[in-house]
Amino acid sequence: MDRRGFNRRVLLGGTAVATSLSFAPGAASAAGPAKTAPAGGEVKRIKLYAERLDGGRMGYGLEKGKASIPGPLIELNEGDTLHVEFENTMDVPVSLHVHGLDYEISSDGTKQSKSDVEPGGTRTYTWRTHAPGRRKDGTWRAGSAGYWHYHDHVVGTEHGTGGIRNGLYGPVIVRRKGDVLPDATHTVVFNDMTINNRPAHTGPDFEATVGDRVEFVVITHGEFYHTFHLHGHRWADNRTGMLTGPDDPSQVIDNKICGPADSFGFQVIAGEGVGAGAWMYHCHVQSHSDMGMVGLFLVKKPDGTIPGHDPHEHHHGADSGEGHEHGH
Ligand SMILES: [Cu+2]
Repeated sequence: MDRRGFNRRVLLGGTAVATSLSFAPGAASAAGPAKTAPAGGEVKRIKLYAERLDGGRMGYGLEKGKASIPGPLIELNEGDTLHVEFENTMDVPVSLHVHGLDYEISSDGTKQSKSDVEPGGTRTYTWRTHAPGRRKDGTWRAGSAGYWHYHDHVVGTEHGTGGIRNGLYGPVIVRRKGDVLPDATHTVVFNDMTINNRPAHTGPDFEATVGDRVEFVVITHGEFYHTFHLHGHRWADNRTGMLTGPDDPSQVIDNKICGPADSFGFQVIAGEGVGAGAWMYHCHVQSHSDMGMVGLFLVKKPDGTIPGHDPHEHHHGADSGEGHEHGH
């Protein structure tokens, strides 16, 4: 984890329920039962800033001067409430609009509902989450758990088309009690023809060591649909990306379509059954991969080496800046 990774870390998920404190990060999958998410019900509070970045880009950040694209990972457990004290440091109105969570119209983050924020202004957005349960009418109500995301809904147009295009978006994960916790989480946002608003053919690359439990969050924004493909690893096409047991009927896949504002996530054990390597991930729309919507999942041996991979030969270096390391 580099310094940027450290700065961007926000452990909103709370403390993991570990059966033993002796498990080192990365060792859980091999050395003992996986750590799981606790029950929610906490009231949490963060500050979030909208800022201009170089090259016309814009980002969200947890501290002034620390905005990033994508914005910080926000993790909650079902039952949690999050108050986001939001400050607009930019010279145009901006907002914060979330998918998947419970919010009143005053936290909608749109001009139409007068819940945007003027330049220099602040506003508290409140997001709530709930566990699944039976309604009084006997039907089943889904819980909030899932791989979601937030974005601006104001810059450029009343749909935030300019804000999203310039980088005002980020991931949200809501976990259910008992969900398996990863060692690290990486976010891939297909935004028009970029990944995370980076120049074509520049990743981002994500580093792991064989055996690490690595979580990916995939989000699409913009004008096109994309298909996320990861080499050498597979996941289940369900809420968590993991099979719940031998009879789980979910399809196991290694490629998934993701249209604008869709999101999904999953966990893999890095290099499981295949070993270390510089494993590609990319959009599998052929013209999109050819135009540079590609990065590397750099799975290292325990000694730090990657067979067949010369980092100096590659056209872009590893960048774990988009990563979120979980120090359970
Ligand atoms: Cu694509």
